[in-house]
Amino acid sequence: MGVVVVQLGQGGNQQGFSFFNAMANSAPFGGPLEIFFHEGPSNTRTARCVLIDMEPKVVADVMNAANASKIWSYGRHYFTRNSGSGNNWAQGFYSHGPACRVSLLELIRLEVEACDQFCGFLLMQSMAGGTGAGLGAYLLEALRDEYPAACVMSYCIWPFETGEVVVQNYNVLLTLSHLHNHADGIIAVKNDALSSICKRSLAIEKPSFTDMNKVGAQSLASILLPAYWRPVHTGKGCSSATQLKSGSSTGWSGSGAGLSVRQLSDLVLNLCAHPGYRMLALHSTPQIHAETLDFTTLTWGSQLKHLKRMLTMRENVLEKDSSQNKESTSKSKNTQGHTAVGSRSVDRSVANLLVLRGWGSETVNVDMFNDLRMYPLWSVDPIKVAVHEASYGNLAMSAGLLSNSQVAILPASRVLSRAYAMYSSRAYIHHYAEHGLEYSVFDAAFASVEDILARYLAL
Ligand SMILES: Nc1nc2c(ncn2[C@@H]2O[C@H](COP(=O)(O)OP(=O)(O)OP(=O)(O)O)[C@@H](O)[C@H]2O)c(=O)[nH]1
Ligand SMILES: [Mg+2]
Repeated sequence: MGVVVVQLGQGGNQQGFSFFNAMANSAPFGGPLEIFFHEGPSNTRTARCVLIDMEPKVVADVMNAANASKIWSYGRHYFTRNSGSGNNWAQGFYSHGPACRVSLLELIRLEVEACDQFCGFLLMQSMAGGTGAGLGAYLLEALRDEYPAACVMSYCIWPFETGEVVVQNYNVLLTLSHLHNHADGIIAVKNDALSSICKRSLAIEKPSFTDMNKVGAQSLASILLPAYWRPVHTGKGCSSATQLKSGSSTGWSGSGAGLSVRQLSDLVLNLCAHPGYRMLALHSTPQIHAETLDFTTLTWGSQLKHLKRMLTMRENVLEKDSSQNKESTSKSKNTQGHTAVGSRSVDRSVANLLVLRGWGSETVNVDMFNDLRMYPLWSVDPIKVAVHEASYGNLAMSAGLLSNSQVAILPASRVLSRAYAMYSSRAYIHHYAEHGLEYSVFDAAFASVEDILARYLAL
């Protein structure tokens, strides 16, 4: 079995490196890691990965760093050119994409054919640059053509809101609309959130990308390391729990043996079954400084409470944001709509996967997730639970939560209104037009992101 990871651009390659590093270092889950690594002689591991960037440095750096780890390395399937895409989505999509298509698909084919059983693609990319975002969106469509039955997930990095690049909202808008149309699931991870975890929980004053990528990698590994479906025990106190529970049928996808949640298609089936809802948010706990770990008592109760808060807390952010967000443009309807959602008592999600690792994970009570207010009425199995008795790293107990929820509404609405503000004066559009991007593509992207927002708002 194998998932082929495609690392694109600086952010995608650096985050991908941290991910493989986290996976390779995740003893005692070491045995069944063949899904992400080719197992070589004397326990050597080679990542099932194609590395792509339009400049050579980052790819060379991560390949060297992997070799230096001595426990895993990248293989020979990488592709670089000598100039990047200059944060221009259109250059990545319209210029580099067609020019590199044949070579990229060939490298990917070699990786796919090296899998005994091919389980899909995991793309790693940032949303705000030119290569990961633009070329990544192009490649996603090419993969859809070439591998129509394959599952494609994207792990994508949402840029800092403060704006590192003036055109980042255009790039995010275009990326989001393409990913939502062509990927099976989009795990969007916000740089602001990663940075805040590093500062607040890990006491890193000025987090580097390396620090942030470690947090992202640990969260992703908390979901993708082996785990086994567990029935959800519903709480007696919740009268409507029976309607919500995954229970004995779908929640337990193995007759006693407990099939492993290892295929990306499992994630898609359980979290993104409805094509109108593809946005996934990733949380994991505990995020804790190694030195304080010895003095901290971890309990399942506190960790689950924390995750539930992460899942439902958007209203607070919204209230704060709605007072600060004065940028409403002609599309201010969206922002107002979100504020209205914020006034509801809890945020909502279509589906969630909770992965628990460590002592007691098989029996821990997850009743607190059986709360009707957290899900739309039509959601059939809104919470699935998977477990593994082995602890993750030095954490006696840990949990990851991947949820298809309204979390994306607020950042996406800000991107939309900021992009509209620039687009209404046609700012910087000529950079995109130079590479063949027409106004109609922008218009379609605005319409598509508005649709996504409207659907999530209606939950
Ligand atoms: N979390 C995280 N974000 C990153 C990293 N590197 C870049 N970014 C973010 O990615 C965005 C810029 O995209 P890049 O990935 O650098 O761009 P690229 O895909 O290489 O495209 P070009 O450089 O334009 O060819 C910004 O939002 C950065 O904050 C990283 O290692 N980790
Ligand atoms: Mg770059």
